[in-house]
Amino acid sequence: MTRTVNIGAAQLGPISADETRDQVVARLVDLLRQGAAAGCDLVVFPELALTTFFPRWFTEEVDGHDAYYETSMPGPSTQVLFDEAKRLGLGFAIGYAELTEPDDDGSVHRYNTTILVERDGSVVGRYRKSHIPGHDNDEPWRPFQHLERRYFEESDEGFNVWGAFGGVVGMATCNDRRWPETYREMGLQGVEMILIGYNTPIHYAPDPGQNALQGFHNHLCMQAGAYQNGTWVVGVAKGGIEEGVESLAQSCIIAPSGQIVALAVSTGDELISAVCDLDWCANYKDTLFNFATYRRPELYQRIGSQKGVIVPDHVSNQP
Ligand code: CDV
Repeated sequence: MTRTVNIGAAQLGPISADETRDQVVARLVDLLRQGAAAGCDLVVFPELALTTFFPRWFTEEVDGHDAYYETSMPGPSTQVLFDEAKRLGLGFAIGYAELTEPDDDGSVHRYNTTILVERDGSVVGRYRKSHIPGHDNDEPWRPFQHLERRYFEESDEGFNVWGAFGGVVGMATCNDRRWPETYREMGLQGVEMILIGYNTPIHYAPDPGQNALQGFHNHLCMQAGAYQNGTWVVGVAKGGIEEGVESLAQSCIIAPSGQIVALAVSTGDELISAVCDLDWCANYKDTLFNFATYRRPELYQRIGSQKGVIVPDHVSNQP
């Protein structure tokens, strides 16, 4: 018997700074209903799906922006999303800004977080972003700021996987998708579906030469990650022009073969979906990318790795 999961990628268009949480959640609920109508088991929302991308604005006092963060999930505004998903019988993944409870010493932490919610409304997994891009201080030379490093801490929880939706599920967030270790860490744990939300401005201030390649790089890294680890990858954007900043859309669902099987065509709110056969993963995990048989990290690291130089045996064995 094949294992299939009908996955929806719920792309969002821009969220303006004056849009209320309730207004945003109403958009998410509408996308959930579209997902249910398409027969989805799981709907994936983007990174920071409840607010505008607030790290584009500098502030001296980060805690002055705590209204952008969630202190609990579900919370007062998001309970309706959990309730509607449970009523519709589907699960979801959603990215948001997390503000933790104070530690014993009174300190709080801010993470760029994604949670996975099962069909019964229970939170089964939480991922906090590892690769935090951008900068941590005002850089007025940029046309807009990317202050994620001011607003969020790097997570030290790593990349985990969870048994859910009949398979092995992992999560990553935006910039994480550009790093091969993101996929490999989960690939080594047998991942079959990686859920990734992103906010990717088209303009990359440190090297605008990359602007025209944003769409190419987006698909390049996720397709490679899917293929090289024999896993489904779901990439979901918040796209369009938000507060004057244009972000990439092109949400997609990628098969373990690396092929895109569903692709968003707009830059606004749009639900795409695909019936994902999880058994397809084994075609790659048990053949070309059979890690146990073919992968040899102990050989790659044996010589010269401290210098960052891999010295072939025939060279290092010279007297
Ligand atoms: N939200 C992100 O992580 N954005 C980065 C941009 C800043 C490069 C990305 O990798 O898409």
